[in-house]
Amino acid sequence: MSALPHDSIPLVFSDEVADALAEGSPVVALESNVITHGLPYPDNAATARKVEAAVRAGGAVPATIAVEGGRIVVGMTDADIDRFAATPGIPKVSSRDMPVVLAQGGMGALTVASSVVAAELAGIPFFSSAGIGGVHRGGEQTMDVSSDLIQFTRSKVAVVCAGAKKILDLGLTLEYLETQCVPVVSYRSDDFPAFYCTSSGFPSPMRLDDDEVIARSIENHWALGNHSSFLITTPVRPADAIDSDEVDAAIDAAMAAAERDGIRGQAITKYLMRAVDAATDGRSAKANMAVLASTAEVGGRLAAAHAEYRRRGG
Ligand code: PSU
Ligand code: MN
Repeated sequence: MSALPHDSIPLVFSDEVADALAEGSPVVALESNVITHGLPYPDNAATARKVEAAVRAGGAVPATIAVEGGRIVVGMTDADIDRFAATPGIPKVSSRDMPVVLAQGGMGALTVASSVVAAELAGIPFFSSAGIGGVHRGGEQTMDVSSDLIQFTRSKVAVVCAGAKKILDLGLTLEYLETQCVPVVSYRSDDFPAFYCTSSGFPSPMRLDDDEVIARSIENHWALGNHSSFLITTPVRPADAIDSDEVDAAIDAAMAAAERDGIRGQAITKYLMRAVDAATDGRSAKANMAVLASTAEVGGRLAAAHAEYRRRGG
């Protein structure tokens, strides 16, 4: 482990990640909130390891990121992952929570938003997760829009995902990204995917099939002066996917239950995901684990193509 100061925020890198970054080798940043809040114990620890293995299978080094002891940990060890997976009550830390949790020195699990903040500070241009946050259903009334989307307008990171979580309003999520000039490219697919469902029913704004063209597009986005993210989607494998109609019925029921139980704000994502898991006899959780890994493998592959593109000097 080595501690590298970034202004006054210490970043602690695993040796493997530090070496990869120093050599210009591909690294993919991964979130830790999916470990503490996305999946139940002990599937969460096993999945985090599978996701890391998938990044390696794609050809890159994984860097799972969390905060602890007032520092940003870039490249959690297996022991770190086990500890985070097994410790109840670790706070979900999005971008705005980061300064306070770092100041207090406790453990914090990073969402997509705070992970891309950390990735950029760490000099990691790629991040992968299955389902990004987005505009919640009814968001035009509640104004519940995930900080993930706002952070994409501020952090220079390529984000590989399987679209946005099915529990969201995916049409409004796409509108928001378009308005905010965040590119959304679907890799070898015509559709914008919906997390553990193959398609959201919305066509993708752009399709690209070639890894090098994706690498060049990302660099072009930044060369054009955009200090923002570049989204690349890859759908769940058909064998792992869940039927869209079945899951929609479960989501409708879960949303009604959430309203009745007065669940809103930060807690709604976890509540809805768990309710849908229960309604599908755990099949949605299984699909969630599968899509996290398959997305991470594509992330590793595209990060490798991007690192190679940079190495050649464009
Ligand atoms: N994807 C999952 N499970 C999750 C999340 C994403 O499969 O739990 C988390 C991510 O950490 C994402 C967060 O950043 O949900 C978004 O939460 P909110 O809608 O409260 O911003
Ligand atoms: Mn929210």
